[in-house]
Amino acid sequence: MKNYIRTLLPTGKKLLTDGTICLSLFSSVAVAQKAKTVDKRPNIVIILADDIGFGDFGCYGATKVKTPNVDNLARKGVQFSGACAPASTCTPSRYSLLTGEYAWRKNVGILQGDAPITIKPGSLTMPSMLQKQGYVTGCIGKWHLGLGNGNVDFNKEVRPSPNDVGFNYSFILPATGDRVPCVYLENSRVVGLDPNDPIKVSYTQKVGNDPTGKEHPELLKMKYSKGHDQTIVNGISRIGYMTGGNSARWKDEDLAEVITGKAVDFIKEHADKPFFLYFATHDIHVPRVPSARFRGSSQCGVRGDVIQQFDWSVGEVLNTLKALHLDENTIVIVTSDNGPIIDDGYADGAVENLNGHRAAGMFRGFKYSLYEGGTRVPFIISWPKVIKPGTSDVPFPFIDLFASFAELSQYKLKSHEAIDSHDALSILLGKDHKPYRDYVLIQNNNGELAVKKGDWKLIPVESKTSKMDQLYNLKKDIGETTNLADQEKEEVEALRKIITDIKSTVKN
Ligand code: NG6
Ligand code: CA
Repeated sequence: MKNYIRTLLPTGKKLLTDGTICLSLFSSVAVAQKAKTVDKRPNIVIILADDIGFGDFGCYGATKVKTPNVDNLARKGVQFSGACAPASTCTPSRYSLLTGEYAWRKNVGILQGDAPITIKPGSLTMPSMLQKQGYVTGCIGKWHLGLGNGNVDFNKEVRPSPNDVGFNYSFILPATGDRVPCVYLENSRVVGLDPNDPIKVSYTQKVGNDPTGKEHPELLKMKYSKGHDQTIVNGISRIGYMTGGNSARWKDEDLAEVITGKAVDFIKEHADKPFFLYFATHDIHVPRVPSARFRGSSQCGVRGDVIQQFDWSVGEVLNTLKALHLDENTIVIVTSDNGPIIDDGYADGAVENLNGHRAAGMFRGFKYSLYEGGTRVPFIISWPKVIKPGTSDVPFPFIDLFASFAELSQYKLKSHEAIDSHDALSILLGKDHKPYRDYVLIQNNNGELAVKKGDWKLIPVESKTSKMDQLYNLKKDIGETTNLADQEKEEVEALRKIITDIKSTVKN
């Protein structure tokens, strides 16, 4: 892997070996603050893509799509080859990122657009911790962690919302682009709602008279391939039924521009304070509907076009930081919530136009899978003032960002807070290159687990997606082609015990 990544990087990029100054710099900043001097805490921006795979950026080997902004960030920061999402679908992955807790502990899986909130208001989250440490926090883009307490009424203030779990500001898509309601919420209220045209949402039965994709396929500008045959919004049929809220409905073509604009505004408005921005793009989730500017822009169809649109969003954020002279002291992370998928329910030509593009790189499997392709994601971190350019092949599950930011901002986590997150700050800063975890756990949407330890990975038979134990030596066989479970029985049992032990810690 290391060699693979190295050969992809521009020559001259060196591994960072000593980041000692970075940590002491932060401590001296804290002292300086007490002396009421200028606040030098770094801003933190996480740009979380949706469904972008390990092989989807130029700096990770893609040639059919151009991602100059992401590639440039990688040149200036640390590019990881061993990073993974905690889960191979969105909701559990994001739940783990923001809470520092494995989502399978709470049976958190993909949610519908009217599902209640999964994060308990009042519990410590990454943003609420950073708030305590003096950060202004913003959540922009895809939420998909539930809203309200059940029977949510989108015509009223929708609480609890991101604003109740640590964010000072939020501008969100409630769930996914392919789920109703297709409206934005800003600080817990639907944007542009006409009270005379109230919104109604259901995932069980049709509401109102809006046509569905199933009944009226002739009205569709994009056909569905699986599911996605319910209410038609903007010529695209979705998961779930909605009626009303016509003035508030988004246009898929404008989505990237709208939310990127909000991210830029948030940075501008808070330029004088330390801020934390969680910018969760809709790109490149389905439905993939790029703006006119990006339609047809890549060499691998619409999926490539929206990757290039994502890259533009990254560029807008970076340009804004630069224009405000915030670029040196802002940590920017670019990563993805889970692995890639080519056909995710719409017949958008992504499969036909792939043109040899390998979305999951050399990994086996895709989104939803416990194979590496399901969770192995690109991960780039930059902080020009402190981090020297480099690469890292340390296994790094991004559930560990929580404890790492706690360390960075000098918040002492209590034993019940962010219980599954480990401090990896020195890895993130490129200071250390030794594995810091005993093992790494990943899950699929059903809460089934696989475990990686040293060179080995076990997908146990207990996970229903596997009919047998599957043991791979990731060092020798990164593509998970040769199952060694029969030859290495002791290894299998040792890894199985890790899963059994951690599962036994679940409190009901
Ligand atoms: C699935 C949807 C898929 C996508 C996914 C959530 C069907 C057939 N598939 O149920 O299109 O919306 O949920 O994706 O409906 S995620 O990235 O948010 O986890
Ligand atoms: Ca996703």
